[in-house]
Amino acid sequence: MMVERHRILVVDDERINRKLLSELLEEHHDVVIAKSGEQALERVQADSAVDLILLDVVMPGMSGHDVLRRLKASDATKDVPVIFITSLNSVDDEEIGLDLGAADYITKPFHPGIVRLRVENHLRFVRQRKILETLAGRDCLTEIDNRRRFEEVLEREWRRAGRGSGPMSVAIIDVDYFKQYNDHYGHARGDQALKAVAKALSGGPNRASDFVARYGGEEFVMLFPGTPADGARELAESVRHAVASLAIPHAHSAVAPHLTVSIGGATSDDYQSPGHALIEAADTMLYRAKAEGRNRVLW
Ligand code: GH3
Ligand code: MG
Ligand code: MG
Ligand code: MG
Repeated sequence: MMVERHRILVVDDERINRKLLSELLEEHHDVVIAKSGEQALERVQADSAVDLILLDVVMPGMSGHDVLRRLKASDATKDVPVIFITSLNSVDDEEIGLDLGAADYITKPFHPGIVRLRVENHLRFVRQRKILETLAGRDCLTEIDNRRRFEEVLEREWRRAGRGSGPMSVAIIDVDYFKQYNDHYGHARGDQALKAVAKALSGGPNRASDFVARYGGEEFVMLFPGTPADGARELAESVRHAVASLAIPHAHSAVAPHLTVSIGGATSDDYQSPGHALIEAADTMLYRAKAEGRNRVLW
């Protein structure tokens, strides 16, 4: 059976425990070692790919309890499952550990087979959570990111950006006369057209740092972090050309014989204001692009 490899952080101040646990797990997983609570926190902060932590409680310096409290206090690490593996074997100790948010509690001396099985159980939850996270952020028709993921990315980028990172730009892309397209060619062909547009937007002229999502219906959104208006506007123009180049026939468009898009954009470096104000500004420009005749970019 193919087992997906995961990254497991083993934290214990005693060498023999680190050795036993690594040997137990490294056949199927990548094991990372920390000799203290402090080192454990450094490791997870440096390595966002850690899937599960086996954590000793009694250690000189920072205790396992302290480590878990710190992990739970940070958005980046609060969901990483932690299994305490400890010589503190009273039910009260176990209750304290679970109450802190540990996923599981194993007492020393541990039984290797039990450790392995409990680890695999929790890794199954890790895989399920990853699948759910992916699905929750994906649009099922076009298979690009959806509005929910966009809102997350916008908020994150907006929070990260600040003095010196330059302005951020956003573009809203709306298919022209798409109701007429559906009415004439049918909803199924409409779906195909939306897929093609999504592909042109996400695989086209944009750079790695840019982000594309389906915003809803026949509307898409692109985020250009650290990009001033001129550059973003140029990118939006190439997006508009990329869609026109698909040459999807549209006999009932008043603007061209093929499918076109209108794009409204906005740029800001006022990171004190809310991120969605930028979206509203872009939406206003989109409205104007429609009013001025469609098949154009307005910033
Ligand atoms: P405008 O040029 O002003 O943007 O006109 P429009 O017809 O594109 O705009 P309107 O908002 O009137 O119509 C949008 C259409 O997009 C109507 C709706 O049925 C269609 N649509 C939205 N989502 C989907 C979808 O998932 N599949 C298909 N086939 N059509 C969709
Ligand atoms: Mg110890
Ligand atoms: Mg629309
Ligand atoms: Mg439209």
